[in-house]
Amino acid sequence: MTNLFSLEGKNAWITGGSYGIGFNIAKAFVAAGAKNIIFNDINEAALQRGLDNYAEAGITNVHGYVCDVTDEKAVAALVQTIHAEVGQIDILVNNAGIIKRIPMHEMERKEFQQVIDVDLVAPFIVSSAVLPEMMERREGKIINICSMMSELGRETVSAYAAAKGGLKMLTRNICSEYGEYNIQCNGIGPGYIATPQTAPLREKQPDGSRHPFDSFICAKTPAGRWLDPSELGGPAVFLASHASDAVNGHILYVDGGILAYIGKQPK
Ligand code: NAP
Ligand code: GCO
Repeated sequence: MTNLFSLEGKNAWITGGSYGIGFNIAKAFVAAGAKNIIFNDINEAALQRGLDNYAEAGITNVHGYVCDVTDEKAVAALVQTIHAEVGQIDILVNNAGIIKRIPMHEMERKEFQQVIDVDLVAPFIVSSAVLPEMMERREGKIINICSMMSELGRETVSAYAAAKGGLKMLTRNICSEYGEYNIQCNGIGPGYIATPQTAPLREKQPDGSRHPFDSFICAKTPAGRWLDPSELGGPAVFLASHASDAVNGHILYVDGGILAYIGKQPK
């Protein structure tokens, strides 16, 4: 029986995959047999940091490029470069993302727009650039990295929640529009993951005590802990592989049970 979860021979592009969730998804793809990993970052210094991370992990089948995912011309040019230097794009993971934690009434329009541009418009731009080849081949996998904020709101993350809620529906619409080409587009909704993006929420207080948000999230997660980015690798391999060919338009929440749990009663 062929290994339904194998990524043998597949090329995967993980946007913003220098570190954090994207980097860990890349590692899982390599472990599943991926032929090439492609990633991009916004400048040479960040790209080099990513290349160093892959080298330290012993991953050599990796191709890194400078590209701002919000720049449609740069994305179109990168797709051509990838075709010339690496080959076809079998799997796309729209991972690149930012967050700005600002009370909505204090947020400037340009700050709101910046988050929307990276977290929602960019997945549209990159997916639109990759879909034609997937349509031609009548095969492709697109995975959009959504969020708890695709379902829930909280203070100070209005732009991020709007973007990630939109990304959930963009995922469903790509499924609807391109499923007939044997293209599966699904989302992963990570819970609270220990990466640089959430580091401010875990910082020790001046008196050495835990950040209140750290305690809050542990009370909202049945396992009572932050998740590790490596824990997203298995779900990503599933959605990138033939094991999920009949799964489309689904948001797979990898949240340790947060969405199912009212929260631990304070002692
Ligand atoms: P992260 O540590 O902040 O990494 C984000 C990556 O995206 C970085 O490599 C960043 O590059 C890159 N990036 C940002 N803007 C870009 C742009 N315009 N063009 C190209 N690359 C860009 O984030 P993370 O925690 O790994 O999160 C990755 C994804 O998961 C994001 O979409 C995030 O919203 C989502 N997510 C995270 C969590 C969590 O708890 N951490 C939970 C749910 C969802 P630079 O470093 O050069 O800026
Ligand atoms: C926040 C966090 C979250 C996580 C993630 C949760 O400020 O609440 O950054 O947004 O990044 O999206 O799924």
